[in-house]
Amino acid sequence: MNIYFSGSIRGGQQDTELYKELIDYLKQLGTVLTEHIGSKTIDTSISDQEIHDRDLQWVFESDIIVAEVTVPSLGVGYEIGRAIEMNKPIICLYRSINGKSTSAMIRGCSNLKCFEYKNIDDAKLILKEQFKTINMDWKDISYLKEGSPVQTKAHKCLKELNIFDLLKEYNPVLTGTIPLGISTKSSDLDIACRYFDADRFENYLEMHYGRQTNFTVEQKEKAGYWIVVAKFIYQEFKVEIYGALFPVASQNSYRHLQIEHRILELLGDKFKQQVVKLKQEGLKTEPAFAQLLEIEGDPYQQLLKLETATDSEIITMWNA
Ligand code: 6IA
Repeated sequence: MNIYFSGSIRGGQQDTELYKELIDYLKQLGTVLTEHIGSKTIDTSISDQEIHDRDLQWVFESDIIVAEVTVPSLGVGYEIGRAIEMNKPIICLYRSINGKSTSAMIRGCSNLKCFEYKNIDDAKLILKEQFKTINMDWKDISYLKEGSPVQTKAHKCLKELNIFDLLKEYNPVLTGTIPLGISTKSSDLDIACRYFDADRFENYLEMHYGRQTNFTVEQKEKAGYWIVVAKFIYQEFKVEIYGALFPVASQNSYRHLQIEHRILELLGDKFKQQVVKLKQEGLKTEPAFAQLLEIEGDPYQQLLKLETATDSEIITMWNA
C-alpha cells in the first residue's frame, strides 16, 4: 500500500519532528512515498514545477493520503483538494493549539476523515484503526466468490452483466447489504458510481442494460444532489445502478458500507445475527444498526458520525 504523507513545509516547519514520528509509524503499515516531509533538510535543487508535478504524480499513485493539518499550509490544502478529486481515501490529523481551530474547509469536508489528537500515541491508534477499514478493497468483488450462497450468486450475476468492466470509468462499487453478508430476500444489488456528465451516463446505462427486464432510468434530485438511477431485474436480483457527480468514497451508500463493515467486524457474529433478525422483521439496515446501538436521531446521519469514533467507543455502544 502506497501512503502519501502530507505536512507543512513553507507553511512552517515547527512540526517536522512529529511528522517524522508519524511517518516512521506509517512505514509499518505501508510504503511512505514522501519520507522527506519528516526532515528539515529538503532537496532545494529541484524547481517548484518539478516538485509540483512529482508530488501530484505520487498523490495519484498512492492508496491513501494522511495529512497532518495542524500547521496551516497552502500546499497541504491543495494536495488534499486534488486527492479528493482523485477519489482517494484521506485521513487528516490535527491538534488544537491555544484554542486555534483547523479550517472549516477541512473539518467540514465530508470527503475526508478528520481526527483531533493530543499526542503521538493517540495518532498511532487512530491510524491503526482507520487502516483496517481502508485496507478493504470494495472495488474488487472477488471476495464475493468465496462468500455465502447469495454472495456467490451475486458475484456470478455481476460477472455476467460485466458491470465492473463496462462501468470502469465510473468507479463502480457494490454497496448495500450483500457485501456485508446481512442481506435478506428483498435486498438489491446496489452499485454506486461517479459520473462527470449525467446525460452521457444515462445513455450509456440505457445502451448496455436497456434490454434487461423492467429497465428504467431516470435523473432526479435527491437530498440536494442530482443523481442518475437505473433499475432492472436480473435473475433473482433487483439491480440498482446509482450515479452522482461526486466521488463514490464520499457518497453516503459507500460511507454506510464502510462504517457498517467496521461495526460488524468489531461486534462480531452475535451482533450480525441481531441486525439480520431486525431486518427480517421489516427494519431497514441503518435503522436496525441504530436501534441496536441505541443511537437517537436520523439513523442515516448519526451512523456516519461513528466514522471518527475509536474501536473501543464503538464496542462499548452495544449492550450485548
Ligand atoms: O505549502 P507548503 O510548502 O507548506 O506545502 C507542503 C506540501 O507540499 C507537502 O505535503 C509536500 O508534499 C508538498 N511540497 C511543498 N514543497 C515541497 C518540497 N520542497 N519538496 C517536496 N514536497 C513539497 C520545497 C523546498 C523548499 C522548502 C526549498
